[in-house]
Amino acid sequence: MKTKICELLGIEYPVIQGGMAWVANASLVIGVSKAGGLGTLAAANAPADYVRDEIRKIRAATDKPFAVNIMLMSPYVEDIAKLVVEEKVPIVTTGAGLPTKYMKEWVAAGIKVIPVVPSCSIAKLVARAGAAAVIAEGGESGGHIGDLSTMALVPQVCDAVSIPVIAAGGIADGRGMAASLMLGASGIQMGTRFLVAKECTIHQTYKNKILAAKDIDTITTGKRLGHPVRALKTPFTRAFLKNENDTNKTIEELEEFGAGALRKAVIEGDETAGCFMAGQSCGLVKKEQTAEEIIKDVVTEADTILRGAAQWVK
Ligand code: TUI
Repeated sequence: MKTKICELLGIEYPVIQGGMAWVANASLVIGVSKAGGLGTLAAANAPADYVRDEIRKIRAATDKPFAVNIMLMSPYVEDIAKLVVEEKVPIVTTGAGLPTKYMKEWVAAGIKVIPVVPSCSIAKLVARAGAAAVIAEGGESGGHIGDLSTMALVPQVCDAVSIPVIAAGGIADGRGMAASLMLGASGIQMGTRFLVAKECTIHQTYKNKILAAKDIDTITTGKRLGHPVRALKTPFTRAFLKNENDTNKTIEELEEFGAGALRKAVIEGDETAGCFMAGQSCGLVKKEQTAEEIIKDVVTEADTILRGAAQWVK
């Protein structure tokens, strides 16, 4: 299955792995990129030295294209913005903010910039600034999310810009991929499905919780902080919501309560204090597989569905 995203990025399948904070390290990126998708290293809140080491591990393992995701709320964002130029990273995706102030330099350095956008106006803004494509991410996603659903957002973004659109949010199998292409997207990004990849090094407790999760098992916290986050319903998210609804609690107290919770989930598998970020597609994620098996399964299923689609118009 080839789309214009494959040509643009030099990949075999139009499947991008989400740049999940604390999760998307060199191991996962190598697995996905070697399998013909686009592995994405998460710079998240990490310092530049860590990100540089991970980039070098990826390069030592494969010549395939990969991306670095820059989380624009990171305290190290300026350092990471320079690092991707120094390291000649081929593709940069961005999240959790507007990347426009960095884009001139990145584009001049030959980097293909693919921002995550939660709306048409932001899609148009980054397209004007030289984005190679956009990732239209609906609120079904895990982690930091926008307001719109994938079903509503993707076709509107496709109408708003002339660069390729990658759909994200709620996609975890070939049905989601086929539907995304029908909405006008040229590819998909998945996060939650890759959490259970064999190459994903998160704590086994995190993987088990994803495998056990049902459709209604995620919830959004952090709306009062201005950055809503979707994660599994756990003691942490329940306690966070209680604090959020308590008007006596200040924004600072809430930030303090949430600090380090993702690390506790990913590294320690802490079921009480950990924040297990996950998308609404968690109920579709049923087994651990290699990144290659995940990509092949999703693409083969989408291919079968798309080939059979003529039945609906007879
Ligand atoms: O960035 C993500 N997902 C993330 S980042 C993250 S780390 C984090 N942890 C705790 C709290 C906050 C962040 C975990 N998951 N997805 C991409 C994404 N970008 N979703 C929404 C946006 C976005 C939002 C607003 C992109 C641009 C934008 O611009 C408007 C503005 O006001 O900045």
